[in-house]
Amino acid sequence: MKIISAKCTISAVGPNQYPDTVYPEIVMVGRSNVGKSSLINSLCARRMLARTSGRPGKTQTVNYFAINEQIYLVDLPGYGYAETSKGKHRKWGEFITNYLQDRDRLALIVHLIDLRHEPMKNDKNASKWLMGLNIPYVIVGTKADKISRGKRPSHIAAIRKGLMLPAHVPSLIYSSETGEGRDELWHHVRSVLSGQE
Ligand SMILES: Nc1nc2c(ncn2[C@@H]2O[C@H](COP(=O)(O)OP(=O)(O)O)[C@@H](O)[C@H]2O)c(=O)[nH]1
Ligand SMILES: [Mg+2]
Repeated sequence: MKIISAKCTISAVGPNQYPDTVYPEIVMVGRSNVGKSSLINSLCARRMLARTSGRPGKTQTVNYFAINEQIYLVDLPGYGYAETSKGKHRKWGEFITNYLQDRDRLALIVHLIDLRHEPMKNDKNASKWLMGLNIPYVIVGTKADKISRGKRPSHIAAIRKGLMLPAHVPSLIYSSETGEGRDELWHHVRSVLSGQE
């Protein structure tokens, strides 16, 4: 996909700030620190469009990145940040689940899982719940540069098995460091948007 323009349109802290502009939304979901913001930057081939952080739990808003004035890439708050207080954690959970349940223009849910590790309990719970939404859903194994090429297939297989993914759910790998997987993910986004999947 040729990026003509990419800009952070809005950082919303609540529903009254969600944009009215009806672009199909590609939403990034995953644990804090899994690489959601980096993925958005990499997809846009821009540095520091979405703020990334070495410290987990930073993104507490819904951030919209308008691509070519056609679609939104949406950076959602991460789940499962261990240092988050229980109360706050619950609130974030509700915030995310309400968003994914109620938003009427979700075109694709991109669920990010660190390719290095087997899915954790909250990844499994999230995956099960997300699949139940009946919105196109894709798994992206992140930080692929940290796994040697030869070992990647077994890591993605372990993720698929851990999440009990049905065969029709696609999975891709990605490295925001090297840009590997970028073309494949854009290709997938395009095919979903054009109704081919
Ligand atoms: N090696 C490597 N590091 C990554 C990659 N993606 C993200 N990171 C690092 O992981 C940390 C968390 O990334 P971030 O995008 O902020 O995660 P988020 O909390 O899910 O938005 C940062 O230190 C990133 O530099 C990747 O593909 N490869
Ligand atoms: Mg982030």
